[in-house]
Amino acid sequence: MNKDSRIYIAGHTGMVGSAILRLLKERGFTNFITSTSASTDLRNQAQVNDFFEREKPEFVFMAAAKVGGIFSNNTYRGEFLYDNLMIEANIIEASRVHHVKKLLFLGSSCIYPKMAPQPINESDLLTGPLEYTNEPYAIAKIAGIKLCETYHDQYGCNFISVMPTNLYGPNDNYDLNNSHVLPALIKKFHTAKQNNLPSVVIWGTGKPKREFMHVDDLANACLFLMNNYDEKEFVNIGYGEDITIKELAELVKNIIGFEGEIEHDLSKPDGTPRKLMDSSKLRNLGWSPSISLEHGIQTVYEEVKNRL
Ligand code: GFB
Repeated sequence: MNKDSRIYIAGHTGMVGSAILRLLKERGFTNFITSTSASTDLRNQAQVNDFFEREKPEFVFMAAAKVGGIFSNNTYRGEFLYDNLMIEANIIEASRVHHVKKLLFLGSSCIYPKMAPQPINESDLLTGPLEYTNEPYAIAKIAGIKLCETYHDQYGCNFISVMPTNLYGPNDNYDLNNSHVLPALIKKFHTAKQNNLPSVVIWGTGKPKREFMHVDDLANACLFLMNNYDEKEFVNIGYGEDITIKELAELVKNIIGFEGEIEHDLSKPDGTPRKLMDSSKLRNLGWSPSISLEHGIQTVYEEVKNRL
């Protein structure tokens, strides 16, 4: 990519897309193409084709998706499958038709089998059944990976895919029904501290383990791969360590300075027991993360605490 290349960031208002846009601006890129759902419905093929015809992007970061935490994934199962399939298929096909030079597609660590061996290697894809609560989202993301792979094979398109671990950072979603665990915990402990509540309720047993990465590290990895990787095989982007949800709750509790108890709502699902990714392929290509979980949560909390 040159500094004046025409770069389309699909989903630029979301947590991932906004982090990529921020990074590219910092690095001196100038020629951005963005769209909002009000102007272009990415689920609509005709609208996406018109958009590509008009804007003629050279490079595409595919960060647009319907996303959410475990409860949202499990509640809006049809929407998670349909919206994500349509968005991916429309953008990837339009990128082929309009000769995009390179496209980077973002998947998710939930594509892997529920009981995959840990840490999970890229070769573990499609070796076992998926976790039920996020099967629709995972199926859509697997379809996106396969579109990139098959377009590489059949048309020679330079479309690559990356699989990020669980992410957090600026522009996250703090709606407790739809959010992921980390913003939910920040909001819950902050609210409990402000209101002198005796306890905070977390979902499930607290035993599942998750790996968390700051979205600025993810954006950095995406730019690295956009510049240095042209293979059809997708690449895991992980932090390299995971912690239990209970440990995460203790960490957030300490950072926020809440002194009450932690209780469990066992009517809520645990989801996948563990999904630590094997990111050795990315490390061997020469990239590694730099933002520790504790520091990352501290900076996010400082930024949002007056708006929660
Ligand atoms: O982040 P999360 O919603 O998604 O939940 P997943 C992770 C774990 O935290 C689960 C527990 O075991 C939750 O039960 N948890 C505890 C909470 N308290 C809370 C809470 O207040 N809110 C939430 N949301 N969780 C999603 C997938 O899975 O991760 C997506 O559904 C995607 O498809 C995404 O892959 C990255 O890590 O379980």
